[in-house]
Parts: sequence; structure tokens; C-alpha cells
Amino acid sequence: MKSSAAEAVQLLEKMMLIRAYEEHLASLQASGHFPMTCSPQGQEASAVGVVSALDADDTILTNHRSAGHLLARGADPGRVMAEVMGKATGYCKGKSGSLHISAKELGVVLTSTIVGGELSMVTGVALAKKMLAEAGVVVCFFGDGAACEGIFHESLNLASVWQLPILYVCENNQWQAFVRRKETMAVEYIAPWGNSYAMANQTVNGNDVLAVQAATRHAVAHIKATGTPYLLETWTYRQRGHYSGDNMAHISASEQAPWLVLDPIAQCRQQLTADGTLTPALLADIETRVAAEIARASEFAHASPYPAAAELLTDVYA
Ligand SMILES: Cc1ncc(C[n+]2csc(CCOP(=O)(O)OP(=O)(O)O)c2C)c(N)n1
Repeated sequence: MKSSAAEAVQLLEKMMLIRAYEEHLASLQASGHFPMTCSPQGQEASAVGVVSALDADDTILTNHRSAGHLLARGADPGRVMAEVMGKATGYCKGKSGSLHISAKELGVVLTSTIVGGELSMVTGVALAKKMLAEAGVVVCFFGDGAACEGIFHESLNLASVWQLPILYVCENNQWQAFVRRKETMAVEYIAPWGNSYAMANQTVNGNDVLAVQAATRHAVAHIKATGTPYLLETWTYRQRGHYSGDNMAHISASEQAPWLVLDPIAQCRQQLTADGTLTPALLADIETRVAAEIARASEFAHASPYPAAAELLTDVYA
């Protein structure tokens, strides 16, 4: 199923919102008075392409680069920002920060900062869904570094044996913290590793939002038709450092340049302009809306209170 022109514009706007959110956070972090985060800048097409192909009853588990997934799912940027700042109005009442945020009402049940933690949890979440005969698939976002851990193989093996409704999404952004993917992998692509577990798989251009959306729709249809999991690899690039304190001194301009040409938002804009869908007036409207939304979000987060001291031991297990 192809997306309509109107839907493609919505995808562009969502990607621009995520970019603007990240740029705003980076400017606050540069002042030195804002918590650190792991930015998904450059990976917007992967987040928006996958999440836009999901239904409301689908569940998401994600990793330390989760802001794009949350915003793509419709999270309020003000509440996400408030959570990062430890404010009471955040999605987890300020107790998670950026690295553990969840938003149950959106079906985002876990952000794992333990690399591969989401891969260990997803089999349990999906098994529960299957045993309770609940509709929907469970999506697990993780990076190429997580795919190089043993838990990736354990998770895929069990999901295949137990026939769990899991869409594994490996966002292959070419970096694993401060290590190049090429230094830890003997092969180029992760998707074919699914073959070892009899799991259908595909690598898609992760900077092309419509291609990611189409690949996700195909994968979800496969999961629903066969009752078996699917491994989707989105081939993309992290445009910022591993975390906000990383000055990227170890990454050359010549490495970054070709990827910046392939920027997912610039490419989508060019495509929609070329086919006559995106006019200068429409683009200006979107830019104005996005800027207003981020300004509102920041104002909300900054004005929000910190949790009261009495909240210290609420909502915790021990
Ligand atoms: C089990 C574990 N080992 C190491 C770390 C430190 N660490 C945080 S993110 C990261 C790199 C993860 O790389 P990848 O899975 O490719 O995700 P990306 O950061 O590229 O999105 C590492 C090593 C951690 N959080 N957890």
C-alpha cells in the first residue's frame, strides 16, 4: 500500500518535529545546564517510517536513543522534555530521565539503557501478548551494537521457536558508542542473521521514510499472517555524537559528508517538492507549526515543578 501525498507531508512534519526537538535540546545542553541525552538526529526516517506503520494496539520497546520513537508515536514533546529534566509533569513523573522513559498510554512500555536489555524483555512482553490472545505486534528497537551481543541471538532464537509476534528493528547507524560498526562485525548487514533462526528479514534504506514505512507494513503483515517474528534493519547514520557530551572529534568530516547529503529530511523535502506536493507556502506553514510546538514544549517543561520530596518512594518496587 502506497502512502498518499497528504500522508507523506505528515511524515515529513513528524520528522521535522523530532529534528527541531533535538536541535533545541542540543542548544540547551550547550549552555551546560541541561541533562545529557543520546540524540537520534539523522535517524528520523527510521523512527517515523516504522511507527507510522503501526496500529494503536501495537507495543514498543526501545533503547537509549528513544526520543524519536516516542515523538513519532505521538508523545507530547513538552512531557518528554519535562521527563528529561526530572520534572513532575514528565511521562514517568520525572523519575526516569531520558534513559528509562516509558509511556504506557502510547504503548511504549520500555526504554532500556542497558544495551540489549530491550531484546531480553521483548520476548516476555510478546509471550504475554500471545498467551492473553491480545491483538497487535510488539516492536523492539535496538542498535547494531546490541545486535553484536549474545542476547540478540538468544532473543531471536526463542522468538522464532515460540512463534512470537515481534518486529525486531535494528537501527544500524554505523556507530556503537565510540566504536565503528566495521570494527566489531565481520559482515556488512545484520538482517541476514535472521536466516540462522529461520526468521524473515530485510535491510531497508533507513533514511527514506516511505521505504521504511512500506517495509514495516510488509513486515507487520508477515507477522500477522504467519504468527512468526521478523527482523528489519534500517540502514542509517547518527548525525550527532554518541551522547550530548561527545564532541565527535574522532569522526572525520569526510565520513560525515556523504551521510549529510543523504539526510532523511532533506531527501523527503526534495522528493515532495519535485512531485509538486510540497510548496514553499506549505513548508513555511510546517516550519511555523513545528517551531511553535517546540517553544510551547520548552516553556511547559521549564515551568513545570520538580516532584515533591514525598514522591521519592512512590511508584518504585523497592
Ligand atoms: C550492557 C551495556 N554495555 C555497555 C553500555 C554502554 N553503552 C551505552 S550505548 C552503547 C553503544 C550502543 O550501540 P548501538 O547498540 O549500536 O546503539 P547506538 O548507540 O548506536 O544507537 C554502549 C556501549 C551499556 N549501556 N550497556
